[in-house]
Amino acid sequence: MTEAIVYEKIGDIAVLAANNPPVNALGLAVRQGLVEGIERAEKEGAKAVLIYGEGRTFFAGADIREFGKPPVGPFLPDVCTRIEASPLIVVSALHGTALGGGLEIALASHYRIAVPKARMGLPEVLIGVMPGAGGTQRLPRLIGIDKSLDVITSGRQVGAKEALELGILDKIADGEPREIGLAYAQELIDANAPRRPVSEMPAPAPVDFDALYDAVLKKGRGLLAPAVAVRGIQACCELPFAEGMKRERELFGQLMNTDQRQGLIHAFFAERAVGKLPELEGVAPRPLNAIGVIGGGTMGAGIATSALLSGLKVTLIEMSPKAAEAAKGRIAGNLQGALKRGKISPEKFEELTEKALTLAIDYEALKDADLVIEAVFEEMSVKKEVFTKLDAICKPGAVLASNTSYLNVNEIAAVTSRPADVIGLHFFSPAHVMKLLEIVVADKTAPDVVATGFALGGKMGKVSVRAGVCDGFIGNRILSTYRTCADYMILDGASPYQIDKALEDFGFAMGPYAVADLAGLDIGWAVRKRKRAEGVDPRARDFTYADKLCEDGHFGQKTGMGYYDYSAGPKSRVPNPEVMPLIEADRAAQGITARAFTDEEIIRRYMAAMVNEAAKVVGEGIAKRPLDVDVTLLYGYGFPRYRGGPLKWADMQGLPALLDDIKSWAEDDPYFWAPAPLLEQLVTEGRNFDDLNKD
Ligand code: 3H9
Repeated sequence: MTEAIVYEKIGDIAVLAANNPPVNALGLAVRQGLVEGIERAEKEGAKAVLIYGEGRTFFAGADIREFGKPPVGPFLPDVCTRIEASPLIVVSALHGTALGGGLEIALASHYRIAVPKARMGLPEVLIGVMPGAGGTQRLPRLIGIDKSLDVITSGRQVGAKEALELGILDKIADGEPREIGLAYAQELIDANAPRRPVSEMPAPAPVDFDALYDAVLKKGRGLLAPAVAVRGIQACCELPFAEGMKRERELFGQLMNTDQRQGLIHAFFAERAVGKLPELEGVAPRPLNAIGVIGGGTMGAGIATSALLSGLKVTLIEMSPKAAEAAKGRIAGNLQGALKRGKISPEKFEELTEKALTLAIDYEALKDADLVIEAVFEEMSVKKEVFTKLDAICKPGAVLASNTSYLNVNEIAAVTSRPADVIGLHFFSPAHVMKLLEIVVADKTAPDVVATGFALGGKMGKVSVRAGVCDGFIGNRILSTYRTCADYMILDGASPYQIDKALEDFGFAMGPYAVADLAGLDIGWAVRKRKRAEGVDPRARDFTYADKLCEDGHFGQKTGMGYYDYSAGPKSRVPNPEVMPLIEADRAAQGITARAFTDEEIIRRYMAAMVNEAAKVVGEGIAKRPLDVDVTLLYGYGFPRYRGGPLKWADMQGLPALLDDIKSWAEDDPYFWAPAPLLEQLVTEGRNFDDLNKD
């Protein structure tokens, strides 16, 4: 008997307690332990078997770390079959999160009970696979096609109450899983309850699965797994159980071999690894109860909203009582959204807006704040003025943070007498919705200030990524480069509309020009003006159409016109007829003859520009690891999750071919396409980006 499953016999009940922290993943030792436990229970004359998990959860699924390695038996589907085939009554008692293979173990049991707070689901599609241990064969037999289609293709977690209503659970009871499970098993023994294998229940009648497959594929915007899972449900309805299990296994195997599965699992582990940094080991964050926010525009109000929702007291500084009132309105509006979605109660809304939030126009109000974030106008002189004032007023040890998205945090820190307390906290707009937080560590930032940044991100439910100081940090620096690549393709003959379409087909939530319209074209215009003032390298190609568009007053969605015409609403996206003539004028002025681009070339160039800049960002230490870049692009820039992030994508494409492309384009434009030294080094050494994640 392995220790991952602890066996015990209590009266007529054999108890199999899973003990594989942290989440009781169904690794080899657990699978072996379950089979051995069932066999021993049968040998020892038990009448029932109880399966439950020690620690925080019932099984949270197959052990994802085993994916991609040669599988070793007993395999999970066989474990489930063995459990269900037992002549004893098998009961699963659920708590925590019974997910994937975990729920499949429960479905193979004859009865299911859970604590009220338990959650369950089949989230396999979210990591690029599908239920592979009978989930698509048993769930439809238990709850029908429509409901299982929803649960399986969304991958969502279902609370115990809903699970009882759906028919996944037989019972909910308060208490420890072991106690409620033992009581239920005894009750079943006393009632002489029969075994109740789900596989012997009739399957639902088939429906038009081709139509369902198409609909699910379309909804997934390129994501394969949910659509393939539909074929599993189809097999449940059209084949005998054992045949259905075989078909499910085949489909599972097909998905296991896809790049999408690799990309999604990379994303899963990468988002958990971003906060694990050697420099933070053993470093305690500073106290964090009350924060200050300077500036109550869209960004400041979003940050304040997020802080309030995470339980912090917030003092927001504005320039005038009128501006403060407007900021309060914005925050209340954001919180109304949370109220409508049922995230907070009306009482909580009242408490957050009236008690936890203070508005002020005098910086004195910040003297007790543990951390202050400025979200004022993006200009160095303005930032310096703010930090000089903060330095004079804030208490010793207070963290002074800038929400700058491009500016040099070292220069900002230098105006204070305490640069060790200064850090960049780059939120993304709208800050109460977007999950990404770039934590920008300046030369003199103290480790416990970095830890405090991560602690703030954690409280707010953000995915926080450490970045170093450079123009644009990780995300905006890479964005500038791939946007420039797109702009050059436009000069050479592509249109913004073809580029947007190609990239949306690739899987981006929005193409770069639709994104620019949403963010406001004035932002990019201001950056271009600043860079020109600082001095642009004469080798860089230049263009004017984007500036002309702004000079004509077209700032995107907020003015109703940008690359697209939004007069029929924000989603209408009709090309603005003024754009192409501006582009053509630019081409004519530069003597460029437009050429045709295929969608494939657009993607190849755009992605190569992104990867090349990302490799520079990693090579220079701005991002500590390739996975930090991947998570930044996934959470802040709409990068398709199923492609894992730009550097995981690059690994899967093969770095040598990518470098060859870059070198061939560098023949025409050596300045823009200068290969990243790190990319060249990896190709020479026959390594890839993921190898650096493991170093
Ligand atoms: C499946 O079941 C396939 C079957 O149908 C068929 C097979 C044939 N494996 O997220 P946390 C680690 S597919 C290995 O920070 P939380 C995680 O990396 C699977 N490791 O905690 C982390 O490690 P570390 C279907 C796993 O409380 C630690 O556990 N199941 C697994 O915020 C704590 O995790 C899923 O997709 C795993 N399955 O959230 C469930 N799960 O401490 C995926 C977690 O070293 N997991 N770890 O960083 C989750 O959704 C969340 O982790 C969970 C806990 C909700 C369970």
